[in-house]
Amino acid sequence: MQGRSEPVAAEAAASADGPVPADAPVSIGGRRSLSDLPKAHLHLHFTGSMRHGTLLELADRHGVRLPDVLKAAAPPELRATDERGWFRFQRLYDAARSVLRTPDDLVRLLREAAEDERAEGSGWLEIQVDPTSYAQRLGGLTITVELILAAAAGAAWAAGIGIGVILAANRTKHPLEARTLARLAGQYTGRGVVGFGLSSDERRGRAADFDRAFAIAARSGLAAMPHGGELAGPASVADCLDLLHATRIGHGVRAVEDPALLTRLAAAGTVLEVCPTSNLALGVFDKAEDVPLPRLREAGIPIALGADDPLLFGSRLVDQYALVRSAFGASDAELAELARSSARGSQAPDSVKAQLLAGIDRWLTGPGPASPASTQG
Ligand code: ES4
Ligand code: ZN
Repeated sequence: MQGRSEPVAAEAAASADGPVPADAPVSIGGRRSLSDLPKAHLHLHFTGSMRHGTLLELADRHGVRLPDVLKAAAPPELRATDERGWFRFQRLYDAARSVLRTPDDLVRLLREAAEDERAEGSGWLEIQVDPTSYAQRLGGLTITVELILAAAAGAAWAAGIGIGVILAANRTKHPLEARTLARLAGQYTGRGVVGFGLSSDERRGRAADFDRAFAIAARSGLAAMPHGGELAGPASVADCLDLLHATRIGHGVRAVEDPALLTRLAAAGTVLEVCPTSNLALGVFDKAEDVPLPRLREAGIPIALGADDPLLFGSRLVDQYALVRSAFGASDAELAELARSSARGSQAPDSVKAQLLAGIDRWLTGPGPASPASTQG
């Protein structure tokens, strides 16, 4: 089993387990450092971004008893296509979330998330959170959102990256709750909140029930970026487009089952936030080679790779790029194109996008990996 991938050693950790070590010479494509590739990270959940060491420390501090599998150094075995598997994932996620109790905990989580992103080459991060789960302990929804936004701004400044917050409703809760959140989110458009999301079990909460929440968010100028086409099939992706007017979709990988939908996504330029390790951990696909990334790319759909929940899935953003390199033999030019899609698909200010795109070009046109001759002197 793969060990948890600690931030700075992310690439090395990926290479220790992947079929083709990320730093080994490969016959197809190059092997520039993937941590040096400038990227935007568009699919990362708040609790799911927590460092494992922080989880243990906060559990200890607050007297929270964690399930044994969360205490272990290795990430848990999941597999969630059946309801029991998802329930297991959800239970562990909720247990991890329960260690985040004070304003300082949120500040720490965001500071570390920003540092970890910086270390693996992300210049821009969009972090996704359902603040209702913390609101009770922190004194209400508005104060919780304000806390998160202030902490995100501080963390971004300290790490030297940009951070946008996506407020995401939980699709297994009442749609009225989503509307309340959408109204609140809209008050922070342009002040830290960059989008409105919808997370949790697609097989339970139907997109149709959340159309009014998304309409409220849209009226306030927020982009729609719901999860879809992960645990449910292509109809769920179509619902995200038709009913929620999504410009980006979390996962969306099962769109591959419907060729007409692929054409539609490509024509609309809808970005799919593809999270390969998450798909493997949750049993959406059996092996890395089954993640339909090449088919989605060939259809002309912009892809932004994401890590989803590194805490539970054991790997971070740079590991997703390493996986695409090892599973599909992606060249450095192809990996650069994925990074470009992440920048273009982000809600980053134009100046940040331009900076990322220029950095990606430099990465690709630069000297490239050292040849054996030059490393030997
Ligand atoms: C999800 Cl929180 C989370 N993690 C992974 N996959 C998801 N799908 C919906 N919510
Ligand atoms: Zn997700």
